[in-house]
Amino acid sequence: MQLNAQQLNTTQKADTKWFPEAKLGLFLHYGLYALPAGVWKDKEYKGVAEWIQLQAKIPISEYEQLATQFNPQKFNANEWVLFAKECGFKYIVITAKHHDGFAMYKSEVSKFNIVDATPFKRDLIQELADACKKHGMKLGFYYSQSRDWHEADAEGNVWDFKDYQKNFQKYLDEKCKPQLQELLTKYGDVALIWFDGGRNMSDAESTQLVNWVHKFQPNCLTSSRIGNGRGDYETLSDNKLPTVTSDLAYEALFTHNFKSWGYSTVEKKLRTSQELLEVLLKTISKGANLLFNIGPKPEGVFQEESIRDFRIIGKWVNANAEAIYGSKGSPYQELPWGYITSKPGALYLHVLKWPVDHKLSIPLNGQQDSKASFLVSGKKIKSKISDQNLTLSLPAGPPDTLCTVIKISYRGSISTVEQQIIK
Ligand code: FHN
Repeated sequence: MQLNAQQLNTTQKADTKWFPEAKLGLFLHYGLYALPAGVWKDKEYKGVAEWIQLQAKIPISEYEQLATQFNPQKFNANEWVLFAKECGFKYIVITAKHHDGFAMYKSEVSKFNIVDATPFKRDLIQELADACKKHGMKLGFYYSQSRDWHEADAEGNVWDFKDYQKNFQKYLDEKCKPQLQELLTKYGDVALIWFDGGRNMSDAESTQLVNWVHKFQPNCLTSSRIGNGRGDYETLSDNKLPTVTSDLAYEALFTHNFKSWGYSTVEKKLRTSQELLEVLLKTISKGANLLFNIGPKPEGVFQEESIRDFRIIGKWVNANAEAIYGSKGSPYQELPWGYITSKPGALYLHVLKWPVDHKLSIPLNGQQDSKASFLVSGKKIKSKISDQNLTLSLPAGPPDTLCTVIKISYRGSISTVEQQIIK
């Protein structure tokens, strides 16, 4: 069905207000690729384990056999959602259909789905949507809208369909849009569609899909990876930190290991909890959201290390929630001791390196009534204004060895010397 020219060009923007309030999301890359987990016929494939079908050029007939082994009996949607809440995540984004074309929900469009093609026979997305509704967690769906290695008319599978003349609009009309309609009409409110792969799409195709999403759920956000500068919010490149401070709705996304989004037995090196915290601070101090990824194991549980490390982060996030949720970026440039987030009339100093002289200064010239305290304890911190700087006298050691947050409350607005380097 072709939308008319008027419809194509009238992409109304969804309301992004909840997005910066939510700040932290849990990305889940889950699918058949969790079974091989980066290994195919005893050969290890480095990098993104969810790409195993392309890396090993696995014919569809062979890859489909994975579905007969996929049976995540340990999957428990409530456990997943409660874990996400405990770790401070406010939205979950799960792969509803990745590049392999396999639907993690009961799709009437394609039998290549978790209910019709596996011994599991349960609608995992339905169970997750029910648990998210029960526990007040926003839920979004990752959808690979152009790459689909199971379909001749989609991008990417050149090993099964060598000389085939693709008809991409046919794929959009017969699989992509009908599946998006299923996801947007069967599972309640959808916070966002995390499109992934708009690089080779025309502006008309990107606009067509954004309008299609908003036709069913006007406030469902669409990610910028729909292509052509469309979408309701910006997603950065994989594992890339934001470089500019912005108030716009945008997010950075990071894996727990360094390379793979899907569960991998090859990419074993994981970011430590300290490294994860630094990623979080470097991201939110630029005003961006952070989407942290876990690739669940084939039996339907998270790796123990992910549970351990994200619980450490979550404990700190929950203790310092005021400095995180709904915050904006820092008005200053790079800092030697840590990062800053802000709210009207408040700065939150996330101190990673405790100053050896127990003094910490920030430019806060001409502000009245500025006062400093430790965010968690509320304990006041001795401070004085001189040479247009606020200088804090700190105790010998940090109250929180992971990262101590100091709240500076002030009246008025921070002067235009915002770009100055802080001593
Ligand atoms: O090809 C995908 C990849 O498998 C993964 O889903 C990431 C997540 O951002 N997106 C694409 C690569 O950028």
